[in-house]
Amino acid sequence: MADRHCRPVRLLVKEKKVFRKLQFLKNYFRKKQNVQHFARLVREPTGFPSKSIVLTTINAKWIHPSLALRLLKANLGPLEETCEIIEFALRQPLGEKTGPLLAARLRILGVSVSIWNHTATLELLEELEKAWAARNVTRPVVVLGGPEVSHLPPEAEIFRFADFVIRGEGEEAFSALCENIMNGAEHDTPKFINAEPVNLEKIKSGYHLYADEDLAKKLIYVEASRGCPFNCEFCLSALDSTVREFPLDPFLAQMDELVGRGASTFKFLDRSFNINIKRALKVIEFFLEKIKERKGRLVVHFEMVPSLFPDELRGRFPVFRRKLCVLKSAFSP
Ligand code: B12
Ligand code: SF4
Repeated sequence: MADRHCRPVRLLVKEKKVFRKLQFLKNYFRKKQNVQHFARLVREPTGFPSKSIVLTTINAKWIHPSLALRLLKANLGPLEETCEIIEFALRQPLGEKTGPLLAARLRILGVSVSIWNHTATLELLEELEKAWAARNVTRPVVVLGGPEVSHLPPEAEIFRFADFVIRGEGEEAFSALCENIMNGAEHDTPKFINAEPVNLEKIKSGYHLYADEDLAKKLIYVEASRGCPFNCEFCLSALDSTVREFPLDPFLAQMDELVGRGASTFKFLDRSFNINIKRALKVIEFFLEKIKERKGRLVVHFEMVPSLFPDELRGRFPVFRRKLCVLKSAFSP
């Protein structure tokens, strides 16, 4: 008789203890205002298919390779080996994009989002989520980054599909996050991570990750500096008030290697390439020499500040003139 009464009482005590533990956990995560985020991240500890990282994006066209993905991969440290870059072009049908991503046995999917691929990325992520659920496979951790998601409000629809969003320059923040994820230590990381601008003297360049086919057939994006000192209202680059420069000698050595490997069309991503005239002249002299060596079969594109054209710079342009393209918006900074 006594036993029949004791069992439920013992259970009740046990339940109360469990309940208190749960209550404690709930309050802890409430305090961090992270309950939903945490729920998405809880996974089977041993259920990961592999340790691989895929970095992907949808480029505006096939001829525009993404420098961002190459920089992110190059700066992954020991995880670089486990990372693959898979690029698409806007006009490819959705199935061509989901196919390789579903075939990859990935643990982290990093997606670069820009204005031209926002809608297409949303479609892609929606389709991938459906496919992962239907196949009953462990979905990878989805990390978004890029200029478009760096400034959207947290309620933006695209963030429904993200576990983490890195806002700003990703080279160091993405590497740190991947390391945490691989070590199972990401649970305390907030969903939105504000990355500080990186030290351009410290990060690794990603130019070696341009494949021979890229060099032969695509535009080769390079950057000698980041940021813009002007404040045009409509432009994202106006948010950085300073210009930071990559160290010049290593940069020119990297350009030399790219020319040597057969790159024929260079596009400088610098917002105001000629803001530092001395440096600009050195880069121009370097490419003039290469153009001579290649008997003119080399195209180099810069975006220039039209008001900063002293004679010594103008004097170097007769050869370049026909290829000079001035950013429209830069006329009235
Ligand atoms: C090359 C380029 C293009 C190319 C496309 C390139 C491609 N891959 O397809 C072309 C010429 C087609 C283009 C067109 C346009 N572009 Co554009 N373009 C650029 C440019 C000059 C370089 C982009 C780049 O490679 N930067 C270098 C990399 C290293 O920087 P990043 O991409 O920002 O990447 C860093 C971070 O964002 C982050 N990150 C990026 N991806 C990821 C991914 C993950 C997972 C993580 C963690 C982090 C991360 O880490 C990276 C390293 O620090 C930028 C300006 C600039 N200098 O950045 C404008 C820029 C991206 N373009 C812009 C705009 C507005 C346009 C146009 C709309 C212009 C127009 N009015 O027509 C069109 C859109 C065309 C379309 N079809 O809709 C804006 C973007 C605004 C936005 N919200 O995305 C920018 C920022 C210019 C500006 N200052 O306003 N563009
Ligand atoms: S000068 Fe060009 S890059 Fe700089 S803020 Fe204005 S439009 Fe943007």
